[in-house]
Amino acid sequence: MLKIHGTVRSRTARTLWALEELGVAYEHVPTDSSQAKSSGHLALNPNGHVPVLEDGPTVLWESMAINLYLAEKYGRAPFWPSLPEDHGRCYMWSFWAMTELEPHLLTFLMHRVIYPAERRDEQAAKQAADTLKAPLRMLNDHLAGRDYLLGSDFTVADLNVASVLSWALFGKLDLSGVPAAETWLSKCVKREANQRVYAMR
Ligand SMILES: N[C@@H](CCC(=O)N[C@@H](CS)C(=O)NCC(=O)O)C(=O)O
Repeated sequence: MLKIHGTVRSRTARTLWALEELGVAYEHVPTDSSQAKSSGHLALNPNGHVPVLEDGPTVLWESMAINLYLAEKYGRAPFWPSLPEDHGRCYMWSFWAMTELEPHLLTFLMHRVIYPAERRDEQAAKQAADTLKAPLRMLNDHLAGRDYLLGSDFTVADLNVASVLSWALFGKLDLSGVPAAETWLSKCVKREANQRVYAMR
């Protein structure tokens, strides 16, 4: 059986969402992030991070890589589309979320919500929010007149981007200036599969 390591209160939530969408049987080992540097976990992921997926002898780390692998191996269209061109679009949006959104969202979240008050730097939070404006505008323009990133169906691209952007909701980042992106995000995170993951928290 597939085994996923990592607490739901980490990026593991993304991989749990993918597993729930796919409906495959899996075992969840809720390794806390504080245990990610233990020798047992380092043997699985020498980076000392969660999530880690074990699929028989195959061990994978990096949340987006895990989700794209799961979608390709266990998914079918439309979640994992049929055409190579659409696979390219799934990679494109996933890498975009990781490089253009995630670092700035993380800075925003740390300085608005996660760090204790005395460690928070409002200037860093504000700068991160400013940097996010351009990619969010691009996302908003892309989604205007579309239901989902690739067109009319929810795919792994939506899951990956929405799972990253959902940090904006935890951090209460104002998305009212990008209404198409805000509506799309709300529709994605409300999916039953993701609600089952939220219920694990
Ligand atoms: N790029 C990696 C990041 C993994 C990562 O940083 N995970 C955090 C939890 S969200 C972690 O394991 N932190 C524990 C540590 O670094 O010691 C991914 O997307 O999987």
